[in-house]
Amino acid sequence: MSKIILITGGTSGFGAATVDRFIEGGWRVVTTGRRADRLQALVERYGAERVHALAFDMRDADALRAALEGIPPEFRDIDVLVNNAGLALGTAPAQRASLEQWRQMIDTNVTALATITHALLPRLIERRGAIVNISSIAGSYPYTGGNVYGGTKAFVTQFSLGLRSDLHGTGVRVTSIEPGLAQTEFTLVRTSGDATASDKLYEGAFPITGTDIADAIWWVANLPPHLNINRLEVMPVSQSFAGLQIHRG
Ligand code: NDP
Ligand code: 8X3
Repeated sequence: MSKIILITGGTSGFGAATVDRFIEGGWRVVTTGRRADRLQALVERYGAERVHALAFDMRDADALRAALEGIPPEFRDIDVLVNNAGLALGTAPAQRASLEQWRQMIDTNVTALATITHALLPRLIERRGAIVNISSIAGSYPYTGGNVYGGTKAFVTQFSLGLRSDLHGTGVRVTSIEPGLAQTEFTLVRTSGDATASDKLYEGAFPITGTDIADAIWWVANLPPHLNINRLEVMPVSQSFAGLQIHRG
């Protein structure tokens, strides 16, 4: 019987590419997102026996629980959980940022990620499965306007390491993948739909693609069972580190 992966946020970007990668690799996929039309298109493309789609908002804990409870028996034995659904909202410095946007990032990137992980842990332990959390370089390297987004990703990285420790001896593997600049719908979402800003950011930068990260997840999930990749930081060659800032006067 083929293995089963649950990928949150399968409607675009890294998540959509990961759905394609694992289907091509012969796995069965459970995936989630709010955009039901895109989920339906995945089911139509790959067939209901290979993809099971769950349309709900990750921030709604009751909807999340109901969706997981409604997974049909043939998709229940989840081997790998990819916590990918997430977002950044805004680029303003903290003193000008929107509290509503901060809360949405925390509710999605932190609370929902922890909630689905908590719900699936017993099943993952039973199956000696794996958890792949999509963090970000923003969790390690602060930048102006990164404030709460960076904070949520620092949580994702540290939570991954903590899970590794707690799951010691269970055989469950945990990985934090920490990408840098990647061309997805991320910047469109961050800028509330500013396609010009999004195109400008990626122009000429040869950014990471969804397929690059899908391939990394495929590699991590298919390693021999005695190996665990704890953290995987990935940047495009075009991106590197800049210095600290000094204000005078
Ligand atoms: P996209 O915007 O292309 O994809 C985000 C996915 O998350 C979509 O499928 C979206 O589905 C889902 N999602 C967001 N909010 C919710 C919600 N409330 N409920 C359910 N699903 C939700 O961006 P990426 O592919 O780039 O982002 C994927 C992950 O990668 C995120 O965690 C992001 O922080 C991280 N990341 C991105 C980087 C980049 O530069 N692109 C770099 C490092 C990390 P829908 O809208 O249908 O609900
Ligand atoms: C996305 C990468 O550098 O835009 O997590 O924050 S960055």
